[in-house]
Amino acid sequence: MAEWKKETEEERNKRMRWWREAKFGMFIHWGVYAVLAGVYKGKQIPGIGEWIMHRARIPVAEYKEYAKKFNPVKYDPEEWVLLARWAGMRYIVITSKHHDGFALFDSKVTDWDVVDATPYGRDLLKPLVEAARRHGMRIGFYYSQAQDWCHPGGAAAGGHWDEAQEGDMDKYIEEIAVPQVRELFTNYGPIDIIWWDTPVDMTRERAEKFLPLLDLQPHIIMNNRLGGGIEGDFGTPEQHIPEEGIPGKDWEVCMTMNDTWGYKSYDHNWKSTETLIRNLVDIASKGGNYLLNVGPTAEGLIPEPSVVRLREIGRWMSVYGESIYATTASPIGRPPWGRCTKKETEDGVKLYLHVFDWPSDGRLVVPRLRSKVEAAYLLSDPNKNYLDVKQVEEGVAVSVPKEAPDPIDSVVVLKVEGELEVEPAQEG
Ligand code: JFZ
Repeated sequence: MAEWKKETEEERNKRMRWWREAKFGMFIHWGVYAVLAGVYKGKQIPGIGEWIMHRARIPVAEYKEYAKKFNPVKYDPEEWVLLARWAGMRYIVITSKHHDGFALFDSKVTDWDVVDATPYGRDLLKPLVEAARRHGMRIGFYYSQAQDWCHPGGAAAGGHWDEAQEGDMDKYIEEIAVPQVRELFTNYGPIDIIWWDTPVDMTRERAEKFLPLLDLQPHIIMNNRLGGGIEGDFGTPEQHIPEEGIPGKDWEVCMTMNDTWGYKSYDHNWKSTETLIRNLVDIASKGGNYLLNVGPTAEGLIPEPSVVRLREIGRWMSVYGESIYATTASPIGRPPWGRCTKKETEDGVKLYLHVFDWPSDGRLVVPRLRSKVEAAYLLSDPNKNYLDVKQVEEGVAVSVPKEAPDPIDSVVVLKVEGELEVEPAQEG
């Protein structure tokens, strides 16, 4: 049971259901830092792009000037949602306000927002939420509740660098953070996720100021970064996939496609489509979700290398999505040739064998499996032609074609007869 919410286990399972089935989401880091794009006064600033104000110690007044160049005239939320959907993503989480304090929405409690501080002058979240709803995409807001480098009293990791940042943190929480979260929870209809971040100086007392707001969104799911020891609904391993997953917990790996969350013009260190697909599979095989980031430009464009990769992921998902959505962790650990996901349906248990290293001899051995196999077929085969299966010493051997159907990850489906029976993993 989530301790911040009074509900039964059954109610919690119901609330978490769509999220557990979704498996794959899009993270969007977007704000004034995209104007700088990793460069300040002609110098490339090392580190993640959305931290440039902090890294380069840019004074508040000076940083705010960059908002005048934040004019995302090419922003097409419909296109973003359709891209995410094509990629097989089932939810989007966007930075409503990052550590620089800049709100992507029309906030009445500050002028440091897209409506008052930029030539664009329009709320960026509203049309994205609307497009998401139109296309059955779940939508969540990232909100930096503690760190705020532009509002007085907002925290800054390692301390402030400009007098204008000085102030009372409790006052900041009461007058900026809490009212803004209330705006987010009131003005955009049902919101599916709240994604808190970096609870710098968040005491229990401060964190609790946000809890009553959650009643405004009774179905909302929240991460574990509010602070004050409040666990939330899911863990958030960042930029790495836990070896064994996080058994017994809900969790979501957030990850960049290159080396930055917020746009940097010169970061070309893109992960390959193969890596991204195998990450998604690896995470699903351990029972987690994958929140994959894009960092749009100040013009409002998702960088082309991200678009290309999302389209390629989508091509794979259009064939293999069934082996990802609504699956749970592998019951046979990590087989030597790849990964395994599992799905329980009305007509029994299915195992999805994700084969990264296709057997050149056409013999795929599934370790530890003791159940009888009712049917085996390639997920990419529209006819579901049965493959030969034999019980063998190590487990089950499936006869597969010599050629891998997919160079990145081919999936063999096993329909298990009756109960799933698996030998315990060997120690050591
Ligand atoms: C935070 C942000 O500071 C960063 O800009 C980005 O938004 C990212 C998604 O989240 O960075 C963190 C937060 C938590 C950890 C590491 C970096 N962590 O728990 O290891």
